[in-house]
Amino acid sequence: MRIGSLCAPGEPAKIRAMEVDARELFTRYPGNPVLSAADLPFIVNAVFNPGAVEFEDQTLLLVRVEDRTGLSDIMVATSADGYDDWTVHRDRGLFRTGGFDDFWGVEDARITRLGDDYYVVYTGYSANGPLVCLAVTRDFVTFERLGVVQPPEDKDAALFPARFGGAYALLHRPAPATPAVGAHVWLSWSPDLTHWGRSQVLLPARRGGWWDANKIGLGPPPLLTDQGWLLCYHGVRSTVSGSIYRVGLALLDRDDPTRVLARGNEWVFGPQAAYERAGDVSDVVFPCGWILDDDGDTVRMYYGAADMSVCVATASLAQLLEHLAEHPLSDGDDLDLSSPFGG
Ligand code: BMA
Repeated sequence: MRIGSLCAPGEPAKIRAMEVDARELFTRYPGNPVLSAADLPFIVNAVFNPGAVEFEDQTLLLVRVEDRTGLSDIMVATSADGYDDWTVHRDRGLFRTGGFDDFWGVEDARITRLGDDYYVVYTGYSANGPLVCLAVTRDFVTFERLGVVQPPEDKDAALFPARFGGAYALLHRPAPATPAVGAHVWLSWSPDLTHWGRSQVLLPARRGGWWDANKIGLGPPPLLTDQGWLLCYHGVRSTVSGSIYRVGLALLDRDDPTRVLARGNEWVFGPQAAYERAGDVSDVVFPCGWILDDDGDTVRMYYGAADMSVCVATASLAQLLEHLAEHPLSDGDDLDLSSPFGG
């Protein structure tokens, strides 16, 4: 249900024009989908699941482009305002090599800036299952591939845009061979981006009837706020007619990201628009990037819709944090993996 527009005077016209659903904190851009297969000057099946960053005064996405073999590459797409007039650069990105780590393609890039380097963490669809790969670039023209950083089955990974005591921190989502234990968001550490360890479950999937029961995964890289690291993750609800991918929020301590400070109980964004409800994989919203605007409050979330198209929705950072303030987790109140109630 759409209930009209709720906008403060002075908000940019594009945002003001958006329709607002009072039950969700994110507002869809009315020009959605901003990129779909028909917009590309070559034939593909779908373009979706975008990583996002501001680069050289443009919004730059790394979009997953699935061709009509069913396999995917990752390509650069740019727009001056982040909403319209996208150019897809067919010759820039990360392309499958046919090597062991990307035998069946490359998918779902997340971009993290550390100094002048932009690290791209993406899924390599290897012949032994999905795994986590890392590449680095300074110009989004030349990419240096740093190899596999987590073995299969693992995906939905991103680096923190900061180091902690010199260590790099990676969020990722291994899928255990024992599905009954659940697929959670894990945190692993590295001194050099090559050797990874001190792995732990950071954010467990809940259990039972929750929207984020059994399987969750990181969305965009963590966003630093004055209250800590804001996390956006997807929860997968299995139903008799398929899965529903929705989005929720959590907050981590700024200095010690192993401490979960808050986690929302409700999803804050889910499939509602026709382009999210129907597609190759129906009922999917799948964000891989977000950008905080210069106003310090507007968050532009870039997401894939139904494994078909690229969309954008905006939120107020203050409202996202306000929402999380209603869902604090104190130390020791962490979600108990052994509990049938799942927290
Ligand atoms: C996940 C990932 C995403 C995809 C989603 C829905 O497991 O593979 O690339 O968008 O499923 O199909």
